[in-house]
Amino acid sequence: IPYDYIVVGGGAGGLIAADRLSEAGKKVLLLERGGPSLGATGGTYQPTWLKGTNFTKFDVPGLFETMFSDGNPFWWCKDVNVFAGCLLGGGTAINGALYWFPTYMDFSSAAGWPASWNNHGPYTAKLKAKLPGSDHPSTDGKRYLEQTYNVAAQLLNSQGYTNITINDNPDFKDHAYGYSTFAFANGKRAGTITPYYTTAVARPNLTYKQYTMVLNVVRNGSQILGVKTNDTSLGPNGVIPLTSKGRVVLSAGSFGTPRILFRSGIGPSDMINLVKNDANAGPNLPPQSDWINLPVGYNVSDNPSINLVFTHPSVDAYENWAQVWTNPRPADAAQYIKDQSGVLAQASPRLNFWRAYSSPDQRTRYLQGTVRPGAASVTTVYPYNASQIMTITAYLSTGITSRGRIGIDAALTARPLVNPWFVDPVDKTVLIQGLNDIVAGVKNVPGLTMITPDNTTTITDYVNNYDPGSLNSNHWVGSCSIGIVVDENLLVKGTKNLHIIDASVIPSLPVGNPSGTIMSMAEQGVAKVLALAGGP
Ligand code: 6FA
Ligand code: ABL
Repeated sequence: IPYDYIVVGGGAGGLIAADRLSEAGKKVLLLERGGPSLGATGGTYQPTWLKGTNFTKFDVPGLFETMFSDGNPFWWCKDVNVFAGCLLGGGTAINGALYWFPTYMDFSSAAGWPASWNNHGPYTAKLKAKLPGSDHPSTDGKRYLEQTYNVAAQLLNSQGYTNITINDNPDFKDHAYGYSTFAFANGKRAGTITPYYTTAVARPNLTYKQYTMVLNVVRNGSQILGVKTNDTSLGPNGVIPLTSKGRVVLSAGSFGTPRILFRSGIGPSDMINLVKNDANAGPNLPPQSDWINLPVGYNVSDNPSINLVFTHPSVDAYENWAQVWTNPRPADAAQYIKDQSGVLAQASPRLNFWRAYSSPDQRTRYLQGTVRPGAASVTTVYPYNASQIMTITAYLSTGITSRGRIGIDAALTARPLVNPWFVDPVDKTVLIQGLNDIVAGVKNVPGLTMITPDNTTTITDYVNNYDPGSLNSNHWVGSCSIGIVVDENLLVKGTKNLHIIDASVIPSLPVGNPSGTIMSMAEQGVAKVLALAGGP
């Protein structure tokens, strides 16, 4: 104490920031509100069949679908009303771990990036060296439970798609498909935890505190002096100071970072007034004359996603993943424990595909598909064989124009205030087109039947009547967009030493599930912060 850098949040962005700052020799404090995840980080939450091993729910890829069906889901942030991981690794500890190296579009000026960000190559290379990812995560190099891959590949081949190794060709995202690729290593979840946390926490100049929640930054006008936490053992009133040249890096995620800003008197006045009215948080606000008016929480996007459910006689739906926690197939459990190979070494997705669409408004929009055994829900008039179900999830991504707003309510729970899906009707038109194109290929695959929607429902009606909350893809970006809330060095406008390195700074959705792009952004962002003059 005091610290050169205080990094708030140990998720996708925060662990990369903490690792690179400590690698540069800075005195770093990393604060995470949650507890351990992987067994190697002290995690212990495991099903009976894994007793005697060091593998937790978070380690074993095949347990991914049980994140949504557990009676005691302690890993979700209880004060964020969409899914968000509140434990070491953040989203990367609990997500599906689909992992794509960014495309040139993801950091282009057209996507909202300053020109100084366009060349992501060197930073993606640093990421790749730490976390190569794998499209065959089983340690024996074999692929398992591939029936849904084969069925979808037949459909896509009939429509002129090309089969590629997706991360070898990141910029090939039109009529392209390949094996799902994951942020796993050695048959286990890695995320940013294994490659970055492990090296960061081993350094004597990095201090890690878990179960420590940052409430607000402490500031004198534009100068950040430190952070206030919920742990009074860490300093007077829980306040931890920075050195005079020090910086705070907020990496609390698309919902967590805006809330810290609001509680620090930074953001739109309607949000700060909610804080002011809170008996605990209000007294910690700076005087109103020091509030910094920024559009924190606006410009938010998330992929609208729609599930189509099918059956095919070749498909093994793997009991819809319902048995893997309490009663996995014995041979698969034994194989996983023996050498982290087999079905359980991979999360549920099997194939991903992309297609570009030009639209009535002259923009190009991209559709992503994810194919997996099982289904989150089935609504159908057809009789069907539940052991043969599979899902294609269609996401609309790059090019999307709809934006929403996130913020807090009177209880200071973080939540969407204006949903970001289909605000622009053209986004909906394009997604419907994409779904119709998928459906048009069904007849080319003998035995393939779409059961949701069934033949009593058109695709247009299906989309129009879709439960809006179910459109959520958990890919929130943009609440502190670069150029709007932070400058090109990720410095919060109006402050001297407050930075943000997480999904919230990304101004528009990347072409795929976003974690790879967030990680590349973090590599580039922390390099820019370290290069600034006048820092520690
Ligand atoms: N992205 C992908 O690329 N592929 C996927 O397959 C994928 N799947 C999912 C998924 O299945 C679910 C259920 C969810 C919720 C997300 C998925 N994502 C996927 C999205 C991806 O995980 C997120 O986009 C990514 O993790 C966001 O990275 P950030 O760095 O912005 O934020 P995190 O949530 O990872 O980390 C924030 C950390 O800050 C957490 O550890 C949290 O506990 C901590 N924190 C929050 N507030 C704090 C506070 N006040 N004080 C201290 N710590 C705080
Ligand atoms: C993602 O990027 C999404 O954020 C997740 O929603 C998705 O997982 C994973 N990747 C894997 O594709 C889905 C599960 O497969 C569903 O069973 C679950 O209902 C859904 O997340 C909940 O959002």
